[in-house]
Amino acid sequence: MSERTLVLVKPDGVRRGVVGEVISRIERKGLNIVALELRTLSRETAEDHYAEHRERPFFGELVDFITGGPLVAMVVEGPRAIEAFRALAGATDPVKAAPGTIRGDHALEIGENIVHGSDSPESAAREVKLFFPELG
Ligand code: IDP
Repeated sequence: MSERTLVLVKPDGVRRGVVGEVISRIERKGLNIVALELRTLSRETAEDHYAEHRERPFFGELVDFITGGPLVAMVVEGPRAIEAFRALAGATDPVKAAPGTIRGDHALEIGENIVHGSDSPESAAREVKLFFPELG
């Protein structure tokens, strides 16, 4: 049973030049990239994407950051793709993320943690639709 997840290489990852490495890790794992686009998010899309964090104190900062430069959005597919990509990404706090994971190897601050991956089938469906409505 295959599933889909939305992966973002956030603006810090694009600036730091790790897009190729993130793609390479996804491919090495055996997951398939079925859509990919470089784009700069509008505040509206960013606020929709992070709607669950609207009441958090860091929400404004998060929206400023995610709209602050181009990002790479991808739909990644494979068996248990949601869990598989989150394992590649590592813990949200990059200091706690295990070395060998994307965040563990490339980041130090929670607000600039390089990648996003959907955290459940429900959020994956919502996020894929938000970024790639044509995929249905
Ligand atoms: P996740 O990206 O690992 O799923 P979430 O808890 O859903 O983590 O948080 C979404 C994003 O919000 C994180 O990736 C991180 O960039 C940002 N974030 C989470 N907690 C904080 C915080 O305490 N300060 C600043 N940014 C945060």
